[in-house]
Amino acid sequence: MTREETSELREFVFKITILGDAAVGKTSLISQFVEGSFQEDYKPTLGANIVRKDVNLDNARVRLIMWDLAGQEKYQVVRSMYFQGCQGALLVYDVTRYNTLDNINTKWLRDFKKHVKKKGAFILIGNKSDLKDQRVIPTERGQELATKIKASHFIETSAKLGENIEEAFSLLVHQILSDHGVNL
Ligand code: G3D
Ligand code: MG
Repeated sequence: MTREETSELREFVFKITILGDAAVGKTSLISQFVEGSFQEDYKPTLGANIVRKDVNLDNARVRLIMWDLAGQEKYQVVRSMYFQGCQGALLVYDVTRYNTLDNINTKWLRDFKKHVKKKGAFILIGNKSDLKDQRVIPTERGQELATKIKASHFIETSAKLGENIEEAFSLLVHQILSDHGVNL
């Protein structure tokens, strides 16, 4: 058999959520990530933007369905919908505001764990790394929290400059694949 015949393309669909306080940069991160292939579907009743992007790996294609909060108020009411069928989460704080870090463990991760019964992958992101003068949370504090909450990875990003965006999403995708026992 030739290589072409043995290596068929595998396809996956993953739903992920992006969680964190208002204005930490959730929507900006997604916009940067999807860039050219922007596919957005606003669901007013859910208070959510649902954005799709296909990620091409060596011999697999992963369709990512990303749920992004549009306004935090509705979230309390519809959060079980957010997490239904969800395989992973990006937990985002803002390196210029301490309370956004505190809320990761006390609010966002707690909700994720409560609603996602099956093993769900999550990574921790410290966003706005470009705001060097306003930064109050050192990298080590983020790393510490990631270890404490057993996040599979920690990464700092700048949605403004487009730094580490691909890397962040890629870390989550690979973690989900590995959690599902997929070896690519
Ligand atoms: P949210 O979806 O989490 O609520 P947004 O956050 O993506 O709407 O971003 C909130 C504000 O932070 C926006 O500014 C956005 O431009 C800014 N922002 C997001 N990411 C970064 C970043 O990495 N660096 C910097 N410097 N700013 C960022 P405005 O002024 O439009 O409200
Ligand atoms: Mg937003």
